[in-house]
Amino acid sequence: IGSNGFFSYYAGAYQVFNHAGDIVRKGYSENPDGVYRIPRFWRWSYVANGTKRIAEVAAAPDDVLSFEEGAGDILQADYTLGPNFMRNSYHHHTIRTTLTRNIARCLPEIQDEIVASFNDLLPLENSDWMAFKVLPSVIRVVARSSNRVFVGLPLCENQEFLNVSIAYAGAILKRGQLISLFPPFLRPIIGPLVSPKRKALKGGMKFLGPLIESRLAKEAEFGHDWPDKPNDFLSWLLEDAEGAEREPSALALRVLGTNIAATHTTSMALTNVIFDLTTYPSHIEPMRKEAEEMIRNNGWTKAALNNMHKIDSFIRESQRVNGSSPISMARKVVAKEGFVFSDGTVIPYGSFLNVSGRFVQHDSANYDHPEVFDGFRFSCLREKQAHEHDEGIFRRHLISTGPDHLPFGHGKHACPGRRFFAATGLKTMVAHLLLNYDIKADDEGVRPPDHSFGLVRTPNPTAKIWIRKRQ
Ligand code: HEM
Ligand SMILES: *[C@@H]1O[C@H](CO)[C@@H](O)[C@H](O)[C@H]1NC(C)=O
Ligand SMILES: *[C@@H]1O[C@H](CO)[C@@H](O)[C@H](O)[C@H]1NC(C)=O
Ligand SMILES: CC(=O)N[C@H]1CO[C@H](CO)[C@@H](O)[C@@H]1O
Repeated sequence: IGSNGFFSYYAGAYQVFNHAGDIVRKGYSENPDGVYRIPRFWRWSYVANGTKRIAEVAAAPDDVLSFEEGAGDILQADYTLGPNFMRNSYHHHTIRTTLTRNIARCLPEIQDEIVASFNDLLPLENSDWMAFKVLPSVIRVVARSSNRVFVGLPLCENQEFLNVSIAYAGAILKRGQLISLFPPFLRPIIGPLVSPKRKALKGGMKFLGPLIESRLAKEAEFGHDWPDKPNDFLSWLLEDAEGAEREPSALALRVLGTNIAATHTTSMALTNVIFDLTTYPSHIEPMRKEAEEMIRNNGWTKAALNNMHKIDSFIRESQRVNGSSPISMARKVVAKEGFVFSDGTVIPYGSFLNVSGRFVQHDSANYDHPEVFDGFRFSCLREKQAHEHDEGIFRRHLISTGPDHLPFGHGKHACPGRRFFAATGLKTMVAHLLLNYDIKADDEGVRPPDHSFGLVRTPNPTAKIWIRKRQ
C-alpha cells in the first residue's frame, strides 16, 4: 500500500511518515483479515490485520518473531541504549517478578509522592482557576512517583536527575527515528554521533553512581541482605544482575532504561485520560463517588484501587479510543524459514512485522459503537458479567490485554510494567486528581488534537486544561 514502483517506494515512505494513520486505515479496510505491507525508509513493514492474525503474532516464539530485534529497530537501541541493553534484558524479569510483587507494599510511598508532586506543581489559592499544561506537568508527577520506587528518596525528588531521565526518554524516540532515516550502512557512523546515550549516562551517573557504589560496598561488606537495605527497584536489580551488568554504569543504564519504558508511556496515558475527563465531564461525579466510597471503606490501599471499577473502565476506554498508534507490536522475523500464519501466508526472514493497533480497537466487529467514547463501557459489562457468572469478567480489566485491545501489547511480551504502574500508579493519580481538584476543558467539548510523528501518535503535548481546588 502506498507504493507501486521503485521510485514511488521512497515517495511512499515519505507519505507514510506524514499520513501514517490514513494509510494504515486504508490497509485495514481493504484487507480484511489480510496482511499488507507499507513502505518505510529503507525497508517494508508488514502489518497483520484482524484479531485472528494478531493472536498468532502474539503467540509466536522469540526464535521466530523477535521482540528485541523489532522494538530494538524502532528505538535503534544498538546506538541509543547500547548493544547489551536489549540483548540482555534481565530487568524485564525484575519488573515482572519482584517489582510487581511489591506493589501493595509500595503503594503508600507512591501515593505520598503523587500528592507531593501535585502540591508542588499546583500552587492553588481559594477558588481560582489555574491553566494546566497537561503533558509537561504530568510527566513530572509520573517521573517522581515511579522513581520513588525505582531509586527511593531523596533522589526521586531531585529535579536535575529527573530532568536527565525525562530528557533521555524523550530523545530516544526522536533520535531513534532519526537514525532510521539513514541507510543501514551509515548507521554505525551516524548512530553514535546522534545517540543521546553518552550525555544521559553522564548526567545520570552524577547521581546514580555514588548511590550504586555505596550499595555495592555494603553488599561486599555485609552480604546480600545487609541491614537497612532499601526496598526499591535498584536493590532488586542488584539481586538479578550478573557479571558486567553489575558495573555501576551498566546498572545506571538499566535504571534510566526502565524510566524510558515507564515515563512517557504512563504520562501519555494519563494525559489522554485528563483530556477525556474534560471532554466528557459527565463521567466525573460517578467516579468521584466511587473513589470516595472505596477509600472510606479500605483507606488508600490496593484493595480500594481494585474496587474502583469505574475508574478502571474509564482509563481502559481512554486507551482503547486514543491510546494506540496505527500499528503496534513491532517484531522482526528471525526464523530462516520465515513466519508462517496458520493459513500458510509466509512473512520472509529478516522482515519487520507489526499488527494494526488502533484500528482493531475501532472495529465494530470487536466493539459496539466503537467511535463512541463510553467511559463506563467496561464497568457496565463487568456488572453484567458478574451477574451472569460469566468468565469474560476477567478479560476487560485495565490490565487485561487481548487481540482486540493492544495499548499494552499482547502475548508474552505484553507490558510487564502494567500491573505496577497502570493498575496502581495511574488509578492512584486519577483518583487523587478527582478527589482534590475541579478540572475543565480549555475549549468546551473539544479534545485537543493528537500529534503524529511518523507512525507514533501522541496526545497533544502543549494543550492545557483549567484546574482549581475542589469546591
Ligand atoms: C500506561 C503505561 C504503559 C503503557 C501504555 C505501556 C505499553 C507497553 C507496550 C505497548 C509494550 C510492548 C508490547 C509488545 O510489543 O508486545 C510495552 C513493553 C514494555 N514495557 Fe510498558 N507500558 C507502560 C508502562 C510501563 C512501566 C511503568 C514499565 C516499567 C516499570 C514498563 C516496562 C516495559 C518493558 C520492560 C517492556 C518490554 C517487555 C518485554 O520485552 O517483554 N512499561 N509496554
Ligand atoms: C528541570 O526542567 C524543568 C522543566 O524543563 C525546569 O523548569 C527546571 O529548571 C529544571 N531543573 C533543573 C534543576 O535542571
Ligand atoms: C480519538 O479517536 C477518535 C475516534 O477515532 C477520533 O474521532 C478523535 O479525533 C481522536 N482524538 C484525537 C484528539 O485525535
Ligand atoms: C478480523 C478483523 O477484525 N478483520 C478486519 C480487517 O479489516 C476490515 C475492514 O475494517 C474489517 O472489516 C475486518 O473485520
